[in-house]
Amino acid sequence: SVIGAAPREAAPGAGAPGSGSAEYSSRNPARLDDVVARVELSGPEDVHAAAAAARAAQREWAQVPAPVRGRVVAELGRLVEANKESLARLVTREIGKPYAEALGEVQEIVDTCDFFLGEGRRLYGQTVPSEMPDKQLFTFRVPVGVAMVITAGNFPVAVPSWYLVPALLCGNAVVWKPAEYAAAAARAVAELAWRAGVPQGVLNLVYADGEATFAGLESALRDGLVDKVGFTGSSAVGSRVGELCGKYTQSPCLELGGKNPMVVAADADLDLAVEGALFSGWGTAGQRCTSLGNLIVHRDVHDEFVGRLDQALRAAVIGDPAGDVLYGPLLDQKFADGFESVLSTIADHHKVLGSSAVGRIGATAPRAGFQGDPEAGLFYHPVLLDGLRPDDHVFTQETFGPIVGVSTFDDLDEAIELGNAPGYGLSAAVYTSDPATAFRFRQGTGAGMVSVNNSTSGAEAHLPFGGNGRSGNGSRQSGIWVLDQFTRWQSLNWDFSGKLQKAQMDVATV
Ligand code: UN1
Repeated sequence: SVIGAAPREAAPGAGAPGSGSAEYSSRNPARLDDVVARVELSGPEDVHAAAAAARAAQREWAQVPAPVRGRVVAELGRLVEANKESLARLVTREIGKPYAEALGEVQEIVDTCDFFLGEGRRLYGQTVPSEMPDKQLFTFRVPVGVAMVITAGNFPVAVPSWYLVPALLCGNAVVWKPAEYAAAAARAVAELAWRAGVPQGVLNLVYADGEATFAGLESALRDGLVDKVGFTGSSAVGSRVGELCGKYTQSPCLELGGKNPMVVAADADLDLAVEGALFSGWGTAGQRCTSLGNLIVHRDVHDEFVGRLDQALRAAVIGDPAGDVLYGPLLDQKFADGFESVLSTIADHHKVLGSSAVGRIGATAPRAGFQGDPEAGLFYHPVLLDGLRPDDHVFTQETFGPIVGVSTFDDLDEAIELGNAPGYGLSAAVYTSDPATAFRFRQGTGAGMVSVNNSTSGAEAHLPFGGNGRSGNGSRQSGIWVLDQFTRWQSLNWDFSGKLQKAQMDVATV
């Protein structure tokens, strides 16, 4: 049943001068002449109005029993599952993610809803003993209130669901500002949530550019309309979000970039490591926060490993994401421009492998086995750089494109240090047949998520997801751990002794 209705979406013409009220077209990056959605961008006052609408609706939603909210979440999962193929096709069309990966991404919402259905019947608090007789202490999880959720478009449906589903389940209202270049996918998810029974005002969708979002968020924070900000995106923007929230004494949930290392030890299964590197380095065109960033390979197997990876890359099929390809186009023109500037940092001391050319396919040399029309979209040759130095851009910065560099090591401590050097700390992987090497790597890495004999990307949806350092502020999404983002602990101190018992002063003795 449709309980929810009318989102605060794209109030036409309501923007402030110089910001907002512009129209935005989200385009298929594999066929740029295909406009997927046209939306009106909101101004700061629309963002503020959405937060006010959320504030007005939240109290009633929090009074709906958590198991009932759990059933709404379950209904969302059921609706997503029933629309899985069409949602995946939309993701593929709007952001160019290969269809098989898009199906996996949609499955991630279903998994998230499955998990939180049960949490609706838990959301446990505690009973705690008192230091005095006839007195009992308790803890309760209470909703934070209004959450502003700002998400990137590389996972346009799964990653937002990591915020929306637990936030709603915990009794919060949400203002969701998705990436404009994934506007249609966001709209589709929001529609399903409203259809599932999320009431009007409890989930609000706004499209806005970065500056309008910041201005609207700041005014909403100033007026006490937002209690939690969830942000997935670049480390640079994340640090700005953190600064703004800090000004209003709030701690956001930040899920930022990564420079995720993969260490290939001398005793690694090299075929497995090549497959893992290919999937996480170039799969999704390198556009996951968990994408492989630095390959760190033991000197003894370096030549063999790099040779096999080079061959695998040259044989990889790139092209139309509706087909069976390793990767499709970059997400959007802005990301293509960013990747071009990464490519401009390739230096003379680098050995360039992986392709016969560097740059946009079609504009440069053609790519053997390319599927589809390379001229029509934002397709790039894969790049493997050998001979990286610790101060190279490709070593120190997230590249968000199909490029990975190789460094060499002699002992494990050096490999761990190289992996941690860029200062991110999201995901890290080691390929080895020695459990002691795996364990020492886990202890030494600064990453929040570690894989042994598996790639850096592809985390399951019910483990804590998040990073340290430049990758975030230590907050974790997914599983039970995200409950600490969307609830706050309230204690209850209940005295039934009939007299004033003073803590620390009237403590019972034996
Ligand atoms: C992201 O790129 O922001 O672990 C998230 C993974 C996916 C999620 C990536 N499950 O690769």
